[in-house]
Amino acid sequence: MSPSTSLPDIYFNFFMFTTDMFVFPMNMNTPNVDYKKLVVNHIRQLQAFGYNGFEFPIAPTFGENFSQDIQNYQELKQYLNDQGLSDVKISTNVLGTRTFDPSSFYPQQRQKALEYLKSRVDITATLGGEIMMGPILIPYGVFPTTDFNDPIWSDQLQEHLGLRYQNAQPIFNELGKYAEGKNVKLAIEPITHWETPGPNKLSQLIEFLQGVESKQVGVVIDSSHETLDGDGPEIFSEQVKHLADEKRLHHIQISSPDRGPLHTSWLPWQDFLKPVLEVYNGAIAIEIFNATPPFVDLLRLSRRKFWIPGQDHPNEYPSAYDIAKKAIEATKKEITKVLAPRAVS
Ligand code: XLS
Ligand code: ZN
Repeated sequence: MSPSTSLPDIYFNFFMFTTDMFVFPMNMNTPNVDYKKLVVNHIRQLQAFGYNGFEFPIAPTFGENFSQDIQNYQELKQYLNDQGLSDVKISTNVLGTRTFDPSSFYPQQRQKALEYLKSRVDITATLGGEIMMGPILIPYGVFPTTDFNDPIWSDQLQEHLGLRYQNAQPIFNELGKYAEGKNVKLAIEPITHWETPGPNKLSQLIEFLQGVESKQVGVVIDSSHETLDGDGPEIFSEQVKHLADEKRLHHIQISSPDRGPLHTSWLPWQDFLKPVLEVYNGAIAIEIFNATPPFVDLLRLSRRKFWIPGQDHPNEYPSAYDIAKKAIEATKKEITKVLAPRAVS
């Protein structure tokens, strides 16, 4: 691929507002409004800021009524279409859970996880999406323990995860083949060790993928996790190139190390963007976490909540929209720094 000179699509992740597209976060102030209407308002406002796609969190389920889940998203998609938003681009964010664990030592549980993940591929396709991303390989935030509940860390953890990656490889190969039939790419996300046991680093995921034949299974690189747990700018450039050569660089997220505002952050923009934009011209998604449940506890968010228009009482501090607007401005500015010299040369 020759490097592009035009701006990529910029997506916004709904984690700013909710982890479930059907319900208000628990600390809502206006419980009687239909959440779908607020979703539409958010999309319209964010489009006005220049966003042209959205990442929808697909809430995990504890039951097994996957066809009901798919139907709910079909209805949501229909509603968006009816509101004149049929062209809106959507990708999905999915989690591996303790219940649906593709890396389990128990074959039956792996099969259940495969069914669950297939249903999430179906949901993605239903929404018209082509990318399903997230920590889907090892259950998110579930840190392994011994039978006596002692935590497992460091070398022991890596040995343990090594076996679990092997368990998951055939499952992902099969999921990849299934996803190919639905025109969905699977982008597994390395996530910082503060949040989840693994994979934390691109190198670990690259090793895992060597045992998965289907190229439909690839990677999303999130700048936040890469900054916290990655191997530094030089190795990063090589890894990005390798993944692009393998046709496995499926998606990119821009998120600051503290998961907060992007326009005032320590993100190493150019070290991150330059190697990426050399080989990648897909969408770039902005991911900012607001102090809503469950992230407020999970990520220990000490900062103030960005109040959500249409949901929270306005206050003197920045709103979710203020932060989203500044985020796309900062991101476009930094992308332009990489692309502009190309346009003239
Ligand atoms: C974060 C991921 C997201 C969360 C868990 O960067 O995109 O999946 O970590 O919901
Ligand atoms: Zn992310």
